[in-house]
Amino acid sequence: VNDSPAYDVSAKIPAVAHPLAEKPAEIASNISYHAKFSPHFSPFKFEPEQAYHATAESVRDRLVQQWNETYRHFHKVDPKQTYYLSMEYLQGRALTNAIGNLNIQDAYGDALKKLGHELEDIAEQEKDAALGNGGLGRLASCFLDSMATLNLPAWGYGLRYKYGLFKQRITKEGQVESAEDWLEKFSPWEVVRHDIVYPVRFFGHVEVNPDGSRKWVCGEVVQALAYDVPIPGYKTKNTISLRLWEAKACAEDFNLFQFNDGQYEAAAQLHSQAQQICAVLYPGDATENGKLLRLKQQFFLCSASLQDIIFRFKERKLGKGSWQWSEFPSKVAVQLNDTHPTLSIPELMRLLMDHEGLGWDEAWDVTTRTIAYTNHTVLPEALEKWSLAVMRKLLPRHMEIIEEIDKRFIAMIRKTRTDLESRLSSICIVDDNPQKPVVRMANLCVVSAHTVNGVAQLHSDILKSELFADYVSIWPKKFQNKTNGITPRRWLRFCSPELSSIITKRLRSEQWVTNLDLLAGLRQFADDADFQAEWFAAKMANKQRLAQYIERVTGESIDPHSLFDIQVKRIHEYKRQLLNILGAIYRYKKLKEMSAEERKNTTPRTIMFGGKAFATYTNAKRIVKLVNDVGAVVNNDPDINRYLKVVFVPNYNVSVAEILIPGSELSQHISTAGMEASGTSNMKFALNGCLIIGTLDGANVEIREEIGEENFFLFGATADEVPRLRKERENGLFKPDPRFEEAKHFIRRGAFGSYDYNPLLESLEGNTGYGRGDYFLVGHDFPSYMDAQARVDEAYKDRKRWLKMSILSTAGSGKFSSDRTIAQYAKEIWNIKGCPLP
Ligand code: HBZ
Repeated sequence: VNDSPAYDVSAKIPAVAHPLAEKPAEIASNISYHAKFSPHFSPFKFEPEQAYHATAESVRDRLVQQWNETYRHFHKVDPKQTYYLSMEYLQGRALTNAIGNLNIQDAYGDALKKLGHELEDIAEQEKDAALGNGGLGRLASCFLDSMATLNLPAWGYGLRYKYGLFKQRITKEGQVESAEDWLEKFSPWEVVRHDIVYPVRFFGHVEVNPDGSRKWVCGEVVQALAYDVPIPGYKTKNTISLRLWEAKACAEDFNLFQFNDGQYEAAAQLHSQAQQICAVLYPGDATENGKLLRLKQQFFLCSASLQDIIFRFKERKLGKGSWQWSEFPSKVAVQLNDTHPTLSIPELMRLLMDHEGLGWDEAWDVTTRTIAYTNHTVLPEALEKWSLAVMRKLLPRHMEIIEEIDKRFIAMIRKTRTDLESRLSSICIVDDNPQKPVVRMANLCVVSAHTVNGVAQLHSDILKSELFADYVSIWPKKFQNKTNGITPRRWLRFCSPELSSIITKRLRSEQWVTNLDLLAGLRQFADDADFQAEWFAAKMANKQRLAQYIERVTGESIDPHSLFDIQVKRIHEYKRQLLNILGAIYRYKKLKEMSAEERKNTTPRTIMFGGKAFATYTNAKRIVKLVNDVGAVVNNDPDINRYLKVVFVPNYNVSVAEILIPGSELSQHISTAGMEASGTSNMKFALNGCLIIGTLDGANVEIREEIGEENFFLFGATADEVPRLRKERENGLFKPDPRFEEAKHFIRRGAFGSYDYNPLLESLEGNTGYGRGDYFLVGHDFPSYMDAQARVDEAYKDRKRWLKMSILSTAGSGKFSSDRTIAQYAKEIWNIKGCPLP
């Protein structure tokens, strides 16, 4: 029992404790009300955990009001609305964001002080909603923030995974995964809608009705239950929804007869099958069962969302006289976030034909005018392909529809484009290779969507000239570019209040938060000594906060005066964390060879890594282990650890990013050119005045254009050189730089322990094949990478120059606001307009 006088459990709740109260004292009463009457905790405690939940519920109540009003307004105006379908959302924490967007920081801060707590401390109690894996999921969340802020009629749909992505721990063995129970103590940010439930069907077979139409007679039915998360816009009343589906079985599915007979597992079988669907994001798919479960998840999202979209379309038509299905695309836009929700295409066709009675042509016209597709990768192994056998088993009616789409596409090509006859086997949808027939989901998307877009200019160009070149010749207008963006609210305004406030002071307005191009106004102060001093102080405060965090989670103490150099992203060979750590190893070796005097002339660095390796991706896990092993040696070397530290930050997620990015000075975006579709953390770092060392890949190209080539540390092969370099390697023409050989040799010699790193090193050697011939060109790019790093060291020695570059990075980041990206989607793909609450 906490009997602090600040929180009095027996105090009467005054009448003024209204959810929309503005005075701190009234807000404090409101928070106390939630603490006292919350069904989740006992009323006698008011420690940070209870204070967080009570505050969150109080903020949520405010949101509910404007959320309901937004829904009612959209319903009344009935504008065309966008539905964003994504298997992932990386929302991060909601409390600071909601309070910031509602512009009530000060009142809530004061209210909490009255109750004996600090807002920042209690905000840290919140667990990240980590329903995503990487850039694709975080992009979806930035997009929702911009949709709400731009007052767009738009919603997100996703799945409510119980455990989301795994939690990462680092041990001597390397990365260890465990379930991330973000819902363990309930989330105050979701509202269950017990009245919004749709059946989702699986398995079964197809029957022909007497009139020739087709009926899917299914084997298994699971209920999709809606959970809504409010998405507030920044300084607008508009609050939109992220609707997450949970899979449920009904009471009828519980076999009481079997249970009473002692067959407990059998009795609950349908319930446990339903629970599997939303248990985790990306369950292992090495087994047949795993593949089936992933496909079930995808279909579950598509079917529930489309039933809901159609329901809302009809609901809004109700009482408005007669209407036609051909109007559907003028009211609904569906955006597929990568191919994971591709089954929306045959599902919409099925619902329109088998449930609504439309003919093929009419259903096809509606479907293709509704759906658009975003591609996020050109990596062949990441392009989804589903086995025909699994598809036929789980979704027999959808497989029929897909085959019909394919048949009609092939017939169209044969009729109109005889020149493409020889290309048909690669551009058709079903790859009927007798050994392993599969459905190519990207092909299905390109054939069916009205618009296909890449996520950075270079990526969109590669899609058009390589992956989708044949389709471009068929539908030249279908392809667009939409360079990614990030929300300036979470990624500068809220995560770095220090930097934000000096920006606002110089620009004499906070307009930049919703019009990021205004940051260009900082260019004129880049050389200003006073501004540089303020900039330095703000960055230093962020570095100190980061250093404290590192010490708390890793035990490593790092020097805030050293250069903070960060690479955080999913661990993948194409992202080349291996290049970074080999560079660090080479730096360590050179430092060892120097005299104590020589070392004093070097630039001290702290190199930080973070990111999760997919549980079955062995080489990625080896890279995590290597980084940690290098850190263990370097950080404990008393001759060197003043000049170099290597730190692996465990369990990288949105909240960790919010500490790392503001404190960064150099960040690494060093993928093999042509392989990173865009990258979005590069934008977050640049926005926070962090300089980039990077290749000409993804959005790096555009960032460099915006901030100026003199403010970007460029190295490495370009995308158009990569195929030739790979060929040369295969032909034994590659001569490695001695520095590269030295770094590898140092690992082989056992400098970082006895773990067998040979498989990893061999992936950088040999001459042929994926994984054996340095497919990612680490060896080729190593010397120019090290040269670029030497330029970084020199630049950092000149503080004035560095600060100028840092200011110019922020000043040049205006283009990378997700407000710009979403405004372009709205105008050029969705054809929707803002619908602000009056
Ligand atoms: O999408 C990322 C791209 O790698 C990155 O370059 C881009 O900036 C970002 C947003 O457009 N892609 C992913 O994050 N992709 C995945 O996480 C993924 C997940 C499951 C898959 C394949 C890819 O089966």
